[in-house]
Amino acid sequence: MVSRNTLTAEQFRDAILKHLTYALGKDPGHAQVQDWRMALSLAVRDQIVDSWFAATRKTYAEGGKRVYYLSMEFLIGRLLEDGIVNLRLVDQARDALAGLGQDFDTVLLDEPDAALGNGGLGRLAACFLESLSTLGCPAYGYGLRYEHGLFRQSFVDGKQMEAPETWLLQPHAWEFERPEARFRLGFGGSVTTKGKTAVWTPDSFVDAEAYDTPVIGWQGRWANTLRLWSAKAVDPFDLDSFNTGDFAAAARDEAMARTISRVLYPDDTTEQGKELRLKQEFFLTSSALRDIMRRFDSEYDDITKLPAKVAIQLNDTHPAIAGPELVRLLHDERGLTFKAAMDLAQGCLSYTNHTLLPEALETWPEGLFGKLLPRHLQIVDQIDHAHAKANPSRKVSARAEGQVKMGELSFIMAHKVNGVSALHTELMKTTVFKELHRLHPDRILNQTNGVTPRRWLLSCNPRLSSLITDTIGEDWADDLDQLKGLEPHVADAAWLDRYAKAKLDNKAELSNWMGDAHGIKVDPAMIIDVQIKRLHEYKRQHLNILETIALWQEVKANPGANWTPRLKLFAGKAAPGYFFAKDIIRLINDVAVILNADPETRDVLQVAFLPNYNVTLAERLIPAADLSEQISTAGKEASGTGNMKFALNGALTVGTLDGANVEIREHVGADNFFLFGMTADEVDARRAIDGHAAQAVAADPRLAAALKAISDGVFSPGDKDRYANIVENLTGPDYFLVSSDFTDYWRAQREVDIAFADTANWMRMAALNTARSGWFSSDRTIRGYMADIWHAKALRDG
Ligand code: 26Q
Repeated sequence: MVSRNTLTAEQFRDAILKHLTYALGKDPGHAQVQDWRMALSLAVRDQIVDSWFAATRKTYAEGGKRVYYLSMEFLIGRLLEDGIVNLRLVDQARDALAGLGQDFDTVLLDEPDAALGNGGLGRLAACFLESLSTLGCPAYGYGLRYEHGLFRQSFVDGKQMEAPETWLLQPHAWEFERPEARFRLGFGGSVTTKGKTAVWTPDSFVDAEAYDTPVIGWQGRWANTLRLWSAKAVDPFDLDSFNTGDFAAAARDEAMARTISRVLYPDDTTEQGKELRLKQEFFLTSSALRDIMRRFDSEYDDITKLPAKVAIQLNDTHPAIAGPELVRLLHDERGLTFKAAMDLAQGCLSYTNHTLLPEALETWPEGLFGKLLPRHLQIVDQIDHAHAKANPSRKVSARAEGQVKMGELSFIMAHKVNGVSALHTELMKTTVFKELHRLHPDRILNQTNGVTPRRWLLSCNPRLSSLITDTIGEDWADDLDQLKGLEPHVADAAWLDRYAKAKLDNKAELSNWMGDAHGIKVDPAMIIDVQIKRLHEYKRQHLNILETIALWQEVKANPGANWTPRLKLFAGKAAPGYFFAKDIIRLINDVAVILNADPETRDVLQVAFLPNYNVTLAERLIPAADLSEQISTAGKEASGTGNMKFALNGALTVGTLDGANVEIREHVGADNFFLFGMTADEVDARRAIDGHAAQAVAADPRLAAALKAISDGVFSPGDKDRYANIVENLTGPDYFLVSSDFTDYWRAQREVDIAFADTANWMRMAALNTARSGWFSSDRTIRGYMADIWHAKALRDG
């Protein structure tokens, strides 16, 4: 793609050399790849700073409304390539490095992957920030600067091992430390009253210090800020203890304070009631709100303008303490009436729900909550009281049964509450928020998720991107609906060959990388069938491996049949305490060992579980995939966003009617999507049948034989009982209906085999997936939030 950036390769080379020499103090003759990467990053960062300042100045000059996205997770991955692509400096950067004797791709690969999130929710936050900048909407992301992101995963004998993630061992090239942006936060203590005012006297304190990373949008026309907070001790060092020789005590405060931002909780559902987690949530939220108020005060002296100038989005309930904290700041600290404080807070706040799973809905024991945040517990009661007064028929409150319920609290304190796909939003109305929806029928709305096409097509899939640009011009990257313009070309055999070649080349590249990095050699002609996501029973990786086992048995029984060769690829992490999910990983690894060594079948069926799934690995796998596995139990996956990335990159989906799969199928067309399984309603009905799993097993000999192979120890020789848990579950309670959906899943997969064998038609379907996925751009999603929730305007001109 031709660059519009005016910087020449020579100027770029000089800038890299200057940074290497004067900022990093390295002699080019002795510089390592890491030094070149830092120097390149600083040179690229220089190109961002001017538009970053310009964006801030423009927002002040125009009195623009700012969007504040509060999230415990920002799964940003690597930033260097993203920055270079958005600034359209790819060619110059490559040439500049070549002129310095360095290889561009090697330098890019050196960057650590910032894994500051668990999965979908964190990656969504990262895509949203990028789209906010692309659209030129003034915005800040507020999060935590975890020293350790999501753990690194490896396998020993097929079992998941966890090691700390250490992205900050080297300096982070993109951030600016802001020692002047520092707040002191209190925890614990007591509440007294002075006249009519409550006075909270905390008994411990910690400082929050800001680190800013600019977030560059498409073509560098606008940049917003990701502000991450790091916890620092109020007194870094106790000199008295040191002088008495108690060195441990001297450093204790510092260590205690720092634990708050030390590590990301690695559980994305069930980790509940952990005091440190609540501290993290308050730490993020209170620092953000105080920063927001400071910025507001610097511009306005009329507090009633707050909702007109400030929109605060809560990314799930994790920052839900924002409701009580904002009320506290306005009522206790600024003397507004409680009612006025609550109305202003509600005018600013809105809340996104990402899950209906009961075990994932956040609640806190009131004892713990009150011990850490005594004033906030009182305010929660006052909020409930005010809500009850305004809604006398209500049956819902944020504090009930000894718990503070963060979902109810968020709903009550928000002016809008959104779900993340059409189906999910409807289910919110009839399940978790049924009662609140009845009281506030205008509050819930849908904003179907999206993904940024700059990272998830332009940057990760250069082959397909250049075909698209050759075909429809270069304006699609920030106007993804233009992909529709590919549709007429799908009937052109020569064009389709080019599309097929891009896919095949991507597959060959993946195959080479798998060979080099993991010693797994695959034939690029195989179906590359990919399931990459967190391990969860509801996501049903075990359904996939059961079908794999059944297929293996079928191939062994009919070795001469005309099988369509297939590679089943898995990647994903299990929460360290989620033993069932860890068993599923081990089973897949065990199955891979047996199948890949079987000379009768290995040419037509292979299995691999790649370790340490992260954004970087997703960027490698998605462009090479033929088949996208989106096979959750209907009603359980709120949206999914991987499903969108696959469709955009021309993988066909085998999937249930769940989350955004429903909308993907509507957009790409039912003929270009392999549907199977029960609907959300059928799931509920099926679960009510006594013995549903045993019945399903009895009715399908393939399923029965696959389960039997597992319990016979075929995949765990000498350790037959290794997977007793899984087998007992799938023949007994089987809450996620793996057994009941197996037969239809098998059918859909055999349709895939047949369809793939007709290469031209498969490629036509793949190309239609690309052409019809433009709607899933996060630019469309963000426009929806701006119009329906934030009432915010873009300020970028041109
Ligand atoms: C909560 C309390 C304590 C510790 C951790 C957590 C926690 C952390 C992360 C709870 C949930 C998460 C992450 C949830 C998540 O990623 N949900 C996914 O969000 C995506 C974006 O909307 C959807 O596409 C997925 O369907 C949904 O599963």
